[in-house]
Amino acid sequence: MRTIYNDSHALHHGKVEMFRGELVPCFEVPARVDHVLRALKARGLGAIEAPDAFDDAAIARVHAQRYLDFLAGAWDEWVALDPANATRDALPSYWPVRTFRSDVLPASFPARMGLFSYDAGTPLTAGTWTAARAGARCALTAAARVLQGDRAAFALTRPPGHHAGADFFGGYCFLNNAAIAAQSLRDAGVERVAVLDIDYHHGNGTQAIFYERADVQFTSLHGDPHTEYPYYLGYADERGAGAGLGCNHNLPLARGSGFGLWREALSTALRGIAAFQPGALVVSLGLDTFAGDPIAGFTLATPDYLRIGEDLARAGLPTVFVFEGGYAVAEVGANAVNVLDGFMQQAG
Ligand code: SP5
Ligand code: ZN
Repeated sequence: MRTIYNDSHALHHGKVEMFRGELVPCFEVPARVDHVLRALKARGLGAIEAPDAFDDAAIARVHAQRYLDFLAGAWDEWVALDPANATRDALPSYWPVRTFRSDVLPASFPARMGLFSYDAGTPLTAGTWTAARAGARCALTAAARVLQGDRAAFALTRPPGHHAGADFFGGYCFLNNAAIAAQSLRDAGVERVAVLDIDYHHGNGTQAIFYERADVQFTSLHGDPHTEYPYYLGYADERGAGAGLGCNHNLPLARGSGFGLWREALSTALRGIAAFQPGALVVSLGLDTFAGDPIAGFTLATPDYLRIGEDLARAGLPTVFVFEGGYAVAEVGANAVNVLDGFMQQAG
């Protein structure tokens, strides 16, 4: 399996995130991807290639233009507020929740930062836009390789993407790489695309982007939002709306769930995907389901990820893997590569 990778991911390097009244060191760090890259090379899993050139039109198929304009200029505006900001991450302080307006674009940068975000755990840094854009290009390139006939391809990117909506960032995510890949497959003529999100956290951004659409099915296995981030979305009764009614499937599991329960849910998810008869599958590959993850609550073990890869391959679909969460830095490489290795061994 080919991996699409670019080292500009490291230009996004947050220092701190807000957690219970304190600024704590970021969990989402460049070393995560370094470990996956090292594990891929050690396992000899396939070529590691740079992304193709894409203009921003493919990104704008998913994200609102005023949001992209905000991201592109955000760091310069942050530093313009106060030159000392050059040494600090940008974090939002104000949000337009219920009863506020979101149609008016405020002139104030902090006001716009809150308009386009939903948490204070997602620092924006000098290189965030460059890194996120390069990551989206990796996802687009992986989708292109699958269109060109590869059975599967892996976009090794960060920052992650599945919490980012059409016009908001949060959950360490700025551009929704999985959604951008799925939309590019649609635009290339694949009639129905399935997105399967196996990150520990519900993929609220991806769900929201496709919620009213019948051409992209979204299925997510995740920690129950009654107790787990992102809390405000990811319940089983969210089935899609309008033309998309019936095309959204959430499979929340209690915190503490192990691989037995998780794999049963995966089997349910794969039955729903088969019934949709998609022409391609995009997997949001989060590894924060691992027992040793510092911010999540399932108890999967490293060998379980081989079984996941095998189960995914049995779906028999051209598959684009997009890297998402996974914060047990020392183990994230082995866990990610086990999924890809299991997939390729089963795919034969
Ligand atoms: C892509 C992805 O996995 N995003 C996850 C974002 C989660 N943000 C909230 C993290 C809360 C941190 N909790 C720290 C617990 C320390 N014991
Ligand atoms: Zn996650």
